[in-house]
Amino acid sequence: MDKEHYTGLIDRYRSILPLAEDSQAISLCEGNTPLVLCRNLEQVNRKGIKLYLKYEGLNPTGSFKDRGMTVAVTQAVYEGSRAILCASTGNTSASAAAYAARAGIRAFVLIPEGNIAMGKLAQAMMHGAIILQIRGNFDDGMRLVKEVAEKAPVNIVNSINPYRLQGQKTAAYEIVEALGCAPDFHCIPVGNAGNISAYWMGYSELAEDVHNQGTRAVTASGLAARPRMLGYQAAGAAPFISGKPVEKPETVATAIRIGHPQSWDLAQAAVKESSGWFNAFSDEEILATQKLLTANEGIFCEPASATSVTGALHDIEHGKISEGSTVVCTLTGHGLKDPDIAIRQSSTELINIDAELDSVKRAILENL
Ligand code: AN7
Repeated sequence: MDKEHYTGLIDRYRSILPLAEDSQAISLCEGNTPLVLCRNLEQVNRKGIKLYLKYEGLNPTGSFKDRGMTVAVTQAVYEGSRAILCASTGNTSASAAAYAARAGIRAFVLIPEGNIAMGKLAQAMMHGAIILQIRGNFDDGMRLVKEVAEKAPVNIVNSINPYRLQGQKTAAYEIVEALGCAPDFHCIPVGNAGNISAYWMGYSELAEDVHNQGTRAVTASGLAARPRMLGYQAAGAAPFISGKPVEKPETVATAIRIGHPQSWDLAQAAVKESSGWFNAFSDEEILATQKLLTANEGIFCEPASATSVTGALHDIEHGKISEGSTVVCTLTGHGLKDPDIAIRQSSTELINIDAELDSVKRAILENL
């Protein structure tokens, strides 16, 4: 096979991952996702800002979770584990199910009844996970997973598993490689708070690295530049805004319908150390941004992912993100994950016509 052929992020980044040399990578060629520069957002162009989208929806199961899952499942198999377990708002369950299938082990997933997007459920079902639908929310599931894992011979693959964050940090490496340096701001949706923590770990390792090698511009702190981390939440599920857990989180962005984030301290530290901030937005604003990206940039992400761009646009408009900045927004999951929400909120009408040439012509002429 061609030497340049990309074979997944463990092959690409093994030297910065805490895996044993003789561990066999369980991979679906995840990672290496596009960094797409927005072209058509006037409110961004006007301010001389470069806004990039890290399109994580193009991972094998359609979300960033694959980055963490390849490393967590590789390690679980290396340790001789026969089963993995997670609680999930959907994407983790889809990813766990796929990597378990690849590894030939069992995946058990706890999902909140009635609050998981159809695409994600379809994936977990098709990959053969054992699906436990609980009468409760994600936070209930997370608590149960932690309790049961103490007694059962299974590996938790939620982001409290440190191998998950290790894998997810590679997205920061890809961004710095693509841009040649860190962006000024990194915008990211925050649910369980693992991903913002993982990016900060990646950016921080890179900054240390550059410092040690003395190859790039070094700041007054003695480190190469790192971005300011901006964590964005849905208003109905915003514990980082209220400063305490939210008991009954509610949002249309079911992926981030989380009230008790597990990586609370790490996320707080990422925002504090980077001089960043948290902000939260209504479901209406989030859905409007999802549509904006889809219609104007040709990029379809799921509602939770649109939260990062909602925040970026808001903070650009209000001058909190300065003119001329380079900004990266992570689009965490693909829009096809949640077709129901997309179709329900789209105002596009289906035009019903007879199957004949004249009708097609007329419809085209009327809508040119
Ligand atoms: C599309 O699948 O927690 O802050 O169980 O699916 O690292 O939790 C999903 C989270 C953002 C939030 N965007 O990331 C799960 C789950 C999408 C997501 C997040 C999730 P974290």
